[in-house]
Amino acid sequence: NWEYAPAPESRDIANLKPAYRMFVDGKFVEGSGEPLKTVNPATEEVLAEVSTASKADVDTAVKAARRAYDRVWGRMPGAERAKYIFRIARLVQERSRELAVLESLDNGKPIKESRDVDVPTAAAHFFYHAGWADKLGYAGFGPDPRPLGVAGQVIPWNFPLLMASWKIAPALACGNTVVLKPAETTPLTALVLAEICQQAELPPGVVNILPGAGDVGSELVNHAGVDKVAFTGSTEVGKLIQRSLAGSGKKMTMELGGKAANIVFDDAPLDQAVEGIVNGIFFNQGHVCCAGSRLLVQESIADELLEKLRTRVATLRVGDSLDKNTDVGAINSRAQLEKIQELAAAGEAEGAQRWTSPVPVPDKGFFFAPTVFSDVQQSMRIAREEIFGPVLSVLTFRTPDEAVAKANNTPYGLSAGIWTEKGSRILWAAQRMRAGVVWANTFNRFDPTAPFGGYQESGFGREGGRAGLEAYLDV
Ligand code: TXE
Repeated sequence: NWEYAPAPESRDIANLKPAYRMFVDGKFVEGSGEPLKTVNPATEEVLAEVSTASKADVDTAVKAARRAYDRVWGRMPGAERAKYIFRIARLVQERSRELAVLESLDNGKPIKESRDVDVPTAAAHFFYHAGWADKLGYAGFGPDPRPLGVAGQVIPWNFPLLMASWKIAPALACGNTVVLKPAETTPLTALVLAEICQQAELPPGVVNILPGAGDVGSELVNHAGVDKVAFTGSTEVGKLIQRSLAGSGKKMTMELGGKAANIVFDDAPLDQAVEGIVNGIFFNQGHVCCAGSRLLVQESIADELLEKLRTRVATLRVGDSLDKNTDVGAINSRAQLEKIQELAAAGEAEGAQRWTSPVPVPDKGFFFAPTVFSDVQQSMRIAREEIFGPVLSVLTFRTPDEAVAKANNTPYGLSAGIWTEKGSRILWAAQRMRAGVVWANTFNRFDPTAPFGGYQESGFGREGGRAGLEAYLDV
């Protein structure tokens, strides 16, 4: 019973609806929380009104997930589950254009990224995990690996559809049911994914989507009917959840912040490295937990590399997320923009050299021009704190040992990059790096077969690959 809005001119591909409701027990229903308005960060216009869950709605959704688990999904043979997950994967592909447009409108990311990265990678996650559903008993998890039950999942706003897929696909493949809370600023594509679950005739209650703010997330993870909690978000909230769940016996995985080093040695192919550095920090406006936000460059090539880098960064186009020529889109929210502005000001105040791309930036909307700080010291906030924006901090080193020591000088440990022609140096450095993923001569490559996750305050547990399944099985 959707009321379709009259198509907003020139932006009608997404079939934008005036109102989105939450998805519980196979149906779209009005939530009893205060409705939220989601905004297009590139225009500051309201996109849609979304109903949110109350405490009672969380309870209803968890109970629906439990019923679906006990009666249907937890008992279904893996080969049967696979059929549904394959269907979801194909429907994500069929509706990819709509999903890409909606993602760019709601999040602010450039359409070429949502079209070429977010949506196809989301589909790939469903395909990959569908393939696992009937093979779990033969994959070294023991003769009878069982699902955990009901998974309560909370996701952030930087990759709304992709994070929903990372969470839902392995949970379903292993036979768990799901209650997922998308981020308050980006709930729309998760609700289209709910429509896709309906279209795929997924049994009611297997997937439930509850929009809302942090209080809904908190209700969900603390609900006694939730057996497993999967969280992606800030380190701060991740710690809060860990504390509140201590002693509960719930299984947990946490994918939190990062401050990745991208190390360029003097023998690296510089033009290729420049492309990797740009992709590392300006992809998705730098709203990436594994962003290469600390560039460590060998002193002997620092000046040459910086000059090439600034020349390249100055060509990046900032603006409308739906323009196919846009390289850097809008910052997701005013709050995030203010955080980036504040940290950039701190960088200047602490004495780093600030360079801002001369590119024109729209007056309306939340935008931040690509920025590179050089002469950065390890003690500065811009070298230690996650900025989560298009801001690169450049530090130098002289020896490989110094490079690794600086790379590891962080409480985080999600990812790292190495640029060198020497294979032996890649292996030497990768072994010493405390980071869940180390990319060599590339950056920000994602694949459902590769386990992803962190060290230290970047969290624990892995998503993707065979290791990712362990988080959803009682082995
Ligand atoms: O994160 P939050 P925010 C970092 C990044 C960013 C900063 C703040 O540095 O600038 O965090 O972003 C839900 N119990 N990352 O404030 O609050 C919330 O509703 C349960 C890195 O947006 O952690 C949302 O769905 N849930 C990160 C989700 O948690 C709670 C991605 C993430 O929001 C909750 C995002 C609570 N008490 C931000 N409070 C990454 N690793 O990629 C909030 N939430």
